Amino acid sequence: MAYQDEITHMNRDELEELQLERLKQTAITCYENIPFYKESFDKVAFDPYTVETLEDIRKAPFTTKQDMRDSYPYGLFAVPREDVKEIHMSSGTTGIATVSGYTENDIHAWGDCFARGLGYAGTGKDDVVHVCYGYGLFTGGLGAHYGGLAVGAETIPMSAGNTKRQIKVLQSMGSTVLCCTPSYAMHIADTAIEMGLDPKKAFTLKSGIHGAEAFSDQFRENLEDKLGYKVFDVYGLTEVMGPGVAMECDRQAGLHVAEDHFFIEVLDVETHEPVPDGEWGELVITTLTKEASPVIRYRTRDITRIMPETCACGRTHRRIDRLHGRTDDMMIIRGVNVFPSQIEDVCTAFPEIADWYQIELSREGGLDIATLKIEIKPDFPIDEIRKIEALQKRLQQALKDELAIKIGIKVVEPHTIQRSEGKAVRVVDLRD
Ligand code: DLL
Repeated sequence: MAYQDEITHMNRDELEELQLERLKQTAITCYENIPFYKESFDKVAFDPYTVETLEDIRKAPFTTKQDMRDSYPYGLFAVPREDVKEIHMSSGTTGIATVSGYTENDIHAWGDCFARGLGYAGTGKDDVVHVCYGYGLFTGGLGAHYGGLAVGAETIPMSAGNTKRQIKVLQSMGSTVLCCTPSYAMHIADTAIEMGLDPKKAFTLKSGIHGAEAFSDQFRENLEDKLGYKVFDVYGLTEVMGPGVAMECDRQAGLHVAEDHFFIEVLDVETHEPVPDGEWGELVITTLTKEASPVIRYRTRDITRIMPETCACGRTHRRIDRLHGRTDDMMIIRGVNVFPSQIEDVCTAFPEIADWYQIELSREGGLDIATLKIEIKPDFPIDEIRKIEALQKRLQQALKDELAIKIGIKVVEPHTIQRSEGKAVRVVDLRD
């Protein structure tokens, strides 16, 4: 039995009944305890006492990141401060951070959600969970940590950074599960190789629980090849909890949403109307159990789709597809919409190219110019300019075939693209 199997296999009618009961409660709690929600519900005449079906929540207004910023720090809390036991914040690259609060129950629910995903990966009491997501205000470290504790595994709070030490501890503690961003997992693997180790032999890893950033199927395959383990995608965001909102099972075919804790909608990016299952749109999340900072219809800006079929693993919680990226990650290059992950898909399929890349956007004469910086693998025998030029041409053609735009290719010296300990910086925008 994996962790909370009985919940992840719940009969769908019962699950939806539970969702409805929790949804009604959440809407009322928000209305009664958070002035922001009282005002915003009243503005559109949404009466939380009349919610009768799950669809009724569509009458409620959205909550945006800006609403959260405007309410910084405690404006969206539904409980008195003495009931708040933990705080996390998003990094807030564009200014004020968003805050998420947790009561004791919220922390347990969070651990449960992450632990389910660890269970999907076969993790149990005999495992050693090595957590090198950052600890601190970022939700990655502690979210994975609470999950590790909930499944009863030995949990190592490494946090991110000091890669050589990570490698030593992975070896000496016999870690079996690696929790970090996919780009940091790649950096650990590459560093181990540079140290003369074969990560497949040096480590005893069975699985990696990787998320917090988009990564292509090819990147995943390259990681699995290097580390000799299986990669499971994990999705989450600070505003609604942190990692564990949705996690992948061993079918590697989409992420099961913890539907007893979250109600999801996928909406057309422009009309904000729901799209049919199977179609891509923006993920909107309503929390169903969060006590300290519940959220109604949070616009995640993440693009995904609800996978229409039931998963072959037998779990009844619906799956969302792996994320392409965020609406705000999408680059418009000469009128064509491009996600960094589409570029990653193409370049990581070239065996000569290292798994590090960066896209630089600039503007020349009013036109957008995209340049893809890549490194060649240090052990790949390309020492002639002629061969490098041929590689550049092949890559440029492959990108053109895939994306219908011309992207400049710049081969840079090994190790010049910044390695990440957390989320990788894939796009550098030098336009005004
Ligand atoms: O990244 C929480 C997290 C930590 C998730 C560890 C998974 C593992 P934030 O820093 O608030 O929280 O960033 C949330 O990251 O809206 C997505 O755009 C992106 N993201 C998270 N997970 C994935 C994923 C954490 N599996 C934002 N694939 C989200 C693609 C992801 N993007």
